[in-house]
Amino acid sequence: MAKSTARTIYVLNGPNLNLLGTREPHIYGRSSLKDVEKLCQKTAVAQGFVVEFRQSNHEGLIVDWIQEAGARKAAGIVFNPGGLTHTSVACHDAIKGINIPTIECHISNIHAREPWRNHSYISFAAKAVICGFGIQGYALAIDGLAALTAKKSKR
Ligand code: CA2
Repeated sequence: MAKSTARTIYVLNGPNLNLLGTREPHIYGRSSLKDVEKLCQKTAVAQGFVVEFRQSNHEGLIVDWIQEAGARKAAGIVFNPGGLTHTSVACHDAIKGINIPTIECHISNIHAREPWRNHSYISFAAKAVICGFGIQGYALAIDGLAALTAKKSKR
């Protein structure tokens, strides 16, 4: 049996997000993925959570991590799927296959960009979507998950 991690939030990042801060600063800002990780850790600790922060360029590995978060009964997932947002039925199905909330998070406003970025396979399965707040969106997503969890435990 997978070990329960009720106070853990998985923060999963998809393809090319390891390059954050190296190019296209007008779209993604100047912070690195390490900076995003530090922000997530700080925000989660303030809410009494711990963060499992990961990035991969490989779709199948991300599907494995979504299933892992579900099996370990994590508090939720903050997911920036990168380019997989616009292509991945597999990530959509993985999120549908677990019983914990997933918050889709984008640094840029995908609705104000190229038309093919306006569509997300992930949004159909996500509990909520945040985009356009820069890396601060990750902190907003963690605070949102904390609020959702608090509401649930009061019921
Ligand atoms: O705005 C976001 O967070 C995105 O998920 C980022 C993805 C993009 O494909 C989505 O449409 C929106 C791209 C991640 C790649 O990021 C880079 C950052 C700097 C340099 C190169 C790639």
